[in-house]
Amino acid sequence: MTNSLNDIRHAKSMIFIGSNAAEAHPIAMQHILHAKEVNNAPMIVVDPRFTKTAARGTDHVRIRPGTDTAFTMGLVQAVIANNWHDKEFIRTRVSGFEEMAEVAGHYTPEIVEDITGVPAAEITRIAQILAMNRPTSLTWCVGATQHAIGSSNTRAFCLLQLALGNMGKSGGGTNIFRGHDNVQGATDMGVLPDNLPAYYGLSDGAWKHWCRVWDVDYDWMVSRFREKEWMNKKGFTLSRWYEGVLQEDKIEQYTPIKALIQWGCGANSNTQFHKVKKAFEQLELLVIVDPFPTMAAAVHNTDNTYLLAGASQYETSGSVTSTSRQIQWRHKVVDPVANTRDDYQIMEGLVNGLGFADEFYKNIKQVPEDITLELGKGSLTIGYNGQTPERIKRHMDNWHTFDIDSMQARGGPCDGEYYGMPWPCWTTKHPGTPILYDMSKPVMEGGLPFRNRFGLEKTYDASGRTENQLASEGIYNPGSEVKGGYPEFANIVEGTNWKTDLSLKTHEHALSRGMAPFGNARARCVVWNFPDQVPIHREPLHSPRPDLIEKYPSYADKPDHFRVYTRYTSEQDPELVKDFPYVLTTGRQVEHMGAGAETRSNKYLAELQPEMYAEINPVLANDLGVRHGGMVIIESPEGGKIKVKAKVTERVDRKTIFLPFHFGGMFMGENLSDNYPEGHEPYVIGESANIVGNYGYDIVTQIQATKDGLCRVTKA
Ligand SMILES: Nc1nc2c(c(=O)[nH]1)N[C@H]1C(S)=C(S)[C@@H](COP(=O)(O)OP(=O)(O)OC[C@H]3O[C@@H](n4cnc5c(=O)[nH]c(N)nc54)[C@H](O)[C@@H]3O)O[C@H]1N2
Ligand SMILES: Nc1nc2c(c(=O)[nH]1)N[C@H]1C(S)=C(S)[C@@H](COP(=O)(O)OP(=O)(O)OC[C@H]3O[C@@H](n4cnc5c(=O)[nH]c(N)nc54)[C@H](O)[C@@H]3O)O[C@H]1N2
Ligand SMILES: [Mo]
Repeated sequence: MTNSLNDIRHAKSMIFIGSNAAEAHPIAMQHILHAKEVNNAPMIVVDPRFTKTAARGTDHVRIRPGTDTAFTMGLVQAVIANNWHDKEFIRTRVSGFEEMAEVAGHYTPEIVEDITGVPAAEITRIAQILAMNRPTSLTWCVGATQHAIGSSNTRAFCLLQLALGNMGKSGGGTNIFRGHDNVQGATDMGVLPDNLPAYYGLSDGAWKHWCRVWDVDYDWMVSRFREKEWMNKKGFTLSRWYEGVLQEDKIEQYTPIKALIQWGCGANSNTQFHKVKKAFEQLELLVIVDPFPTMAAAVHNTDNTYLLAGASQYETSGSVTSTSRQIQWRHKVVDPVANTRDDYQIMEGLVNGLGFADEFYKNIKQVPEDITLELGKGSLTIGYNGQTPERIKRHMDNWHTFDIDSMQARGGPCDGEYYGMPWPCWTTKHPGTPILYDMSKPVMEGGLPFRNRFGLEKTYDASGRTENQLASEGIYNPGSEVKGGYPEFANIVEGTNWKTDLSLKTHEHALSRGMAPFGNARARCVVWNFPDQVPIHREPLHSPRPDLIEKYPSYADKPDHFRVYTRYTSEQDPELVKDFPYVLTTGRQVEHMGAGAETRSNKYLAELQPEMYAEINPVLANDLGVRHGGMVIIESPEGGKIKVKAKVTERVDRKTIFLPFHFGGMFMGENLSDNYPEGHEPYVIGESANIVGNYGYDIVTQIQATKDGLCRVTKA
């Protein structure tokens, strides 16, 4: 998220793509509605459903699920064709624009109408609204990411904002509303299968850097692995861990997965849930660390499972990072109740049991403060070193001194600092960076250029043209010694660079010259390390349009995608739609959270949303002979089958079925209530949407495609 929730208050227009903030981010809605009401900002909602957010918007664009790249490249095409692009911004701060524009040229309004179902005139009209009301705040969420081409969608959104010159501006930016309260923090801290903390990757250099931070011997670290090569290899993702057990798709690992710890995971959040169940049954050991017995505990009867009663967030303290990159301190409200332990205590037991407590806790004497300090010390890439526990707590204690519009403290002990010191916060003297890539301020006051990450020059495959990757002459933050682009800082301390110099001398050197440690470069439109260098439309694996599969096929299968063979074109069967004629999409309700173990166990929330259902259009319902409140059977191509109540509503179109994904406690007709420990069954149970969740994974991240499958619907 380049800007912040608060900064949306400054938008002159807003576009939400695959985001239903009214249900999933209700607090953010206050800032969104502020921009709409006070600035008179148009609010465009791009969603296959007429959501509660769309109901509050000025324009709803009903899009066919899985076609956001085509739609967005259509907007880019319309912006360029009508000469609405920001030529000066592109000339000075963007690279590869010509090559990108060439690809975007394919997405004329007529072609986009055919792919997305959005009328051609509507595409030009939306582009015009954005062009005439700058800056636009663009928000996306998981309605846009959970697709085989989800990573292309996200890049198309960035291209649109670059074309309009909306980056680095208050009221603009690319804003991704994150999930759980600390999802940004979890991602930053390396809960990813392809990265050590702070996006350092898995190279030897990355391991050596973190070993220095942790103060452990690199050779000792190497000795923990069976062979060194496994240190550099991406791990399994949560989306497909079960294949590590079942091996129905070939895995690239010397042994199947035998043991699993699910630590704060609801389990029925996984698509292909019937396979997940099978994998649970085959594991030698399954450990669940959670305040509630989740579906992982209830869905199978195998004697391999241990439930560790975890304490909740109210029973521990520590730092968390919000969607706006702000770091906050969570103070404990009560000690862990009812024979539970908090996550730190359970982790300590595990580390002791595995016998590496000395190394693990070398720098950690005081939990959790020392953990925040250690992570900050190593996370130089994203600037986590300025936010000490002391400073974070001071911000929490002085909430009232921060301004709601700018997030800056006015007077008081935090004077001039931005709330939560949004990263990068380069040093303990830095106020935090409220808006990424903002050239209007000095770096030491929260300004930032684009990062120099991909070399100094690039020759494009498509055109053969060579382009400088640094920002052009005259583009610099106020106070910068160099009055134009510059590369990242290296060798200020011999043999190190700004990412590895733990002494922070490199940071201090750059900042003292008014410059950013990571350089001043251009944003690139061509991403040469992605399968599609410029985003293009590719039909969902399970597509309702066989004619478009031929024109816009998916990728070649990927044999070792996070250790597991992943099917793309071989899964894309044009005949499938004959048996599974409806598009299946899923999402959230404001009343429930994730897989629902917590909220379905809360009687007040349970009362508000007591039952699983399927949204179905009145015309389709009538054609199928289904009444509002009657039962329907939904089947997936993979053999999942659920019977749920029909919610007959115009919210969805005639071809689309929507399922909320928060339900569990039933499995294909079987009531699992008796499988929960006594007295712990949730108030609400229901079939899980993910029993009928389709096969499909993003080509870069392997996130599961929860939003654009196919299904069959019949009257029960
Ligand atoms: N109350 C509540 N709040 C939550 C959560 C919760 O479970 N409950 N979960 C949190 C988490 S972990 C996350 S990640 C966020 C998610 O927040 P959101 O992404 O906003 O939530 P969803 O409802 O999953 O999806 C948003 C919208 O995407 C639409 N959509 C489906 N397919 C497509 C498509 O192909 N294109 C487009 N443009 N739209 C599509 C859906 O109809 C839906 O309205 O919410 C967070 N907030
Ligand atoms: N069909 C479909 N599937 C989806 C999605 C979708 O849109 N559609 N969205 C996906 C997304 S974006 C996400 S993020 C996932 C979410 O999937 P999950 O992460 O599985 O969902 P949650 O229910 O939020 O799981 C959190 C668990 O953590 C427990 N918990 C809460 N506090 C603590 C704590 O302090 N310590 C510990 N140890 N545990 C705690 C809760 O009781 C809960 O069981 O679902 C994904 N699955
Ligand atoms: Mo999420």
